[in-house]
Amino acid sequence: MLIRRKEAKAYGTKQLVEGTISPGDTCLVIEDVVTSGSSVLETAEILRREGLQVTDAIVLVDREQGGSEKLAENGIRLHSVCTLTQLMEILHTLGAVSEGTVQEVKEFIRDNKVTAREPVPTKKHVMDLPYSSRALLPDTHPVASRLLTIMEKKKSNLCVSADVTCSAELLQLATELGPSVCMLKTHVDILNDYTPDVSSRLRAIADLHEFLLFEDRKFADIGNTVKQQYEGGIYRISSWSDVVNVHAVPGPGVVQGLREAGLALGRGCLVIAEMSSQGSLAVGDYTKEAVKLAENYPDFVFGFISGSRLSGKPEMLHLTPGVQLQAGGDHLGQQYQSPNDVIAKKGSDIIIVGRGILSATNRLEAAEVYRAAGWEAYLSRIKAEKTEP
Ligand code: 5BU
Repeated sequence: MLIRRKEAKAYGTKQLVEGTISPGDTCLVIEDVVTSGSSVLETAEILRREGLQVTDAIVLVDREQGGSEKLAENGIRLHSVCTLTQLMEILHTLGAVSEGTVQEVKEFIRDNKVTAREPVPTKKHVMDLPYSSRALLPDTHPVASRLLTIMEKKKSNLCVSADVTCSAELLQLATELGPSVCMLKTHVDILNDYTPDVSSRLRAIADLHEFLLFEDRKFADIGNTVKQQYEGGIYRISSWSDVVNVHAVPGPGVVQGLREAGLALGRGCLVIAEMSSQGSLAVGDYTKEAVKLAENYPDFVFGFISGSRLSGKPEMLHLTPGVQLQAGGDHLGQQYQSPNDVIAKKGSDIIIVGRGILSATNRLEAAEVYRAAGWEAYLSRIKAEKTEP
């Protein structure tokens, strides 16, 4: 146990930190309240100078004024017993404060995301936190956190869409392109020789090369049916796929059904809020409702399939299909955008590339070209945000 003093005492050890320090140890920072995160950060800096590792901090109340984002940016995950909003709601339930006071505090939180010392990121800037910082935000879903960590480690925001019809080719593709991707997207129902062995081998390759599996099943039925489609049949998708996706058209039941099966397995889900195909009906109010649906299930849904950034929450990931370096589309309505358009201009997080890579003579070389293009676009976005006035 160490105690950090605000100022060194004039007598005794004259140390800012009291207690026995063993360099290399990990130290948990405990504070009563966090506002901008500056105080926890100062403590962490002192401890780090002493050779200690600081990765987590616990506070009683998070006043929601940018502290968790600022700490995440500096490699510290913040855990709070409650937020100021939750505290106000508890006090209101107990009859200690009026509804009017609760609303006033909520407005104050919204309007005062600036501390006396320095401005904290606005919503736009919060969204443009590096992948590594978003991985550490307290409300980031564990699957998203793992994905963001892999992305940063492998410098890859590339998801390859492995649309092949032969299992041996799928496994070969996963092995060959594994080191270049953060995620591999499958359509297992187009394989003409699927056996359960294929998904277990795919799972092993994904674990070996550190990428996630995303079965692009696009569930779109009532909750009871999708739950069975997810768990059962010959594909038993929930047993091997980290991520699946849903259409929003059935309403919340589709997410609830999958969630019942996926939660205990630690799986995650994406809501299809927009599609890349010409004439898609997933636009306007439908897209807005899809975003709301996703944000209502943060313990299971961690993002969207969309053409651009739709949510201001930095915990939510955006994955975009319909990506090629070559402009255009196909004769069945697919429409392509470039990696730079998708990541740098539209603010999405992950490019999903199928035929751009699959139809190349050298698929690994093509995957590396897309990986580099996606990563460059991400770096330029982050840099542009930092240099903005
Ligand atoms: P392509 O070969 O890069 O065009 O393949 C795109 C993949 O993404 C393919 O598997 C589609 O099923 C998938 N996709 C898409 O293209 N557009 C969408 O809106 C959605 C999925 Br949702």
